[in-house]
Amino acid sequence: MTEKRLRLLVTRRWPEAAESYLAERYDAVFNSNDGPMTQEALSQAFDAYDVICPTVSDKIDAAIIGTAPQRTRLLANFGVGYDHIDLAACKTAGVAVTNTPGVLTDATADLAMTLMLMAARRAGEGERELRAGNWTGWRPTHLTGRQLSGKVLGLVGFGRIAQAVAKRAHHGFGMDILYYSRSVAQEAVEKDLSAKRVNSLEALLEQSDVVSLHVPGGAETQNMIGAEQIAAMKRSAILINTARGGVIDHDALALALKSGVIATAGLDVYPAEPKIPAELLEMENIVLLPHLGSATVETREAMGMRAAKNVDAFAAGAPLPDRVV
Ligand code: 8YV
Repeated sequence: MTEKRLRLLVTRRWPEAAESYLAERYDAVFNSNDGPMTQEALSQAFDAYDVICPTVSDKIDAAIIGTAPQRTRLLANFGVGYDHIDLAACKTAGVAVTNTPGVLTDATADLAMTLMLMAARRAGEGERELRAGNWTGWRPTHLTGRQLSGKVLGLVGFGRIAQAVAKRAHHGFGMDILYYSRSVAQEAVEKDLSAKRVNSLEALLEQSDVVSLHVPGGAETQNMIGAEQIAAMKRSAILINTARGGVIDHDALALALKSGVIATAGLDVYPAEPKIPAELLEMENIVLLPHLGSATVETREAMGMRAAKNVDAFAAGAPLPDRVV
């Protein structure tokens, strides 16, 4: 049995319960220093491990995957998004890919609300002022933001996470929900959220007070929100991104925030993480978080266990529960 145990690489530290689970069952190697893997190390790993469990910080491109069969047959991704993996190359090379859907929906929706509230209520600005010792005391006109209740929330994409955001925003904050998505949501979902589908992205942008992005990353959505789209938004609008950094043209965003084309933004994701576009770092009217969407103890453990269950299925020769390719 020991001889036949799958050799498995976990590219970053995982919550202890998930690491222990894998260590008990597989010949598992963990990245104990928790640094990002180099392209060279990832490339070597394809020859050395049956299964690799990557995260968003691993760029698994065609050069790494190759065309000739290598030892790695499964990428059990820790995370729901997989735009860091070249799926077409995986398909050609016969490498299966799984993800962890469902278990990070609430955590990510909570974070979208966090950004929305922080941006609307100028929480980052206030904290920076206070910590710098610049707060001179209460006054009626101090750091006045905008309230969310009664405002229109426009969701770009209407999958699990967007619907969870809509639920919080509508039932918790009294917001009206619009969405733009290729597919029409179930009638019961639309009814519960009083959500209305609009026919074009432009219409959504024009009518929304807050726009929150919930589309997958990748070529299809690259720079989906550029100068033209931002210009279609209200001058008082708030733009929220918990999806993928590439969805927004950040040069256009910086320019728009500087010149008052829109009021403010809240970002959790960036095109070349962990690099942050320098201009944004200097601006007051933007909230910047370090990709915390799924960062709760409960969710990260659930993500690890979900990835582990996919490894179990692979080891047993069973259908992979969360197969992407
Ligand atoms: C994850 C995410 O933490 O799951 C996703 O797609 O964006 C994050 O919340 C990250 O991707 C882990 O790989």
